Amino acid sequence: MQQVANQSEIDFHSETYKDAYSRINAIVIEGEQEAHANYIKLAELLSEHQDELIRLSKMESRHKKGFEACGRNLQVTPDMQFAQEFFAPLHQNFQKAAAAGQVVTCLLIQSLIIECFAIAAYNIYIPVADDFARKITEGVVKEEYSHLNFGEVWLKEHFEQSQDELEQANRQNLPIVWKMLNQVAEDAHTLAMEKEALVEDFMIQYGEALSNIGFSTRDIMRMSAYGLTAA
Ligand code: PL3
Ligand code: FE2
Ligand code: FE2
Repeated sequence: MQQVANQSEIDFHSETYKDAYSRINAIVIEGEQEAHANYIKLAELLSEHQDELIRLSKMESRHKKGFEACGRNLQVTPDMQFAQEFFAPLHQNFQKAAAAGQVVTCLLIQSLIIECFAIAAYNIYIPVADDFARKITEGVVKEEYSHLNFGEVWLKEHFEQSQDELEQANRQNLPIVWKMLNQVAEDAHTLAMEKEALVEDFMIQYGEALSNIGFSTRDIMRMSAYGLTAA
């Protein structure tokens, strides 16, 4: 999808840009921080994959450090309070599922939904980022594909016994993602990232993931747009 602005037309040092960046940057930092904690939790729940999941959790802390540097580079202070509230509903659902030992739900929330959201956002951001942030984000997004892949492979191997829980977790959590997207749309626009492009990229990533796991095209259509029109 076409984006409106091109990188040379963006004033990264304007107050308007920096104000929006203080929230978007915080969201990304908080998202990477929570992803770090979520993979540690998943390592406890899936002890046979402990080493790999701990390795993923360490990548997430490196991502967090990278995005903190992006904020510092633009002399922006991230609004972490805003970001914590932004993630709270998804975070609570992950915590509840983890406490109940619902590993399928935890994987859907972290490795599918959050990673697809991150991949979509980072891919849309790269062409309109400042040079410093672009290099960091390019490095990060490559690794996010491997996190998405972990969830896909595990869920594909356990597809039959996971299908009902996946459907239910999708119904519970996808509407939250559309709300999050609406909350961030205006600030994203200030950074030259359009909501339509984010939705489109998310749907492509998430639909591909569901397909790799074993869902039919019909299921994917129904599941990936769930709650979109109500958002
Ligand atoms: C998991 O590895 C990372 C979780 C991060 C989630 C990020 C969601 C981002 C939504 C906001 C869109 C703006 C992106 C801009 C990038 C600096
Ligand atoms: Fe990450
Ligand atoms: Fe990740």
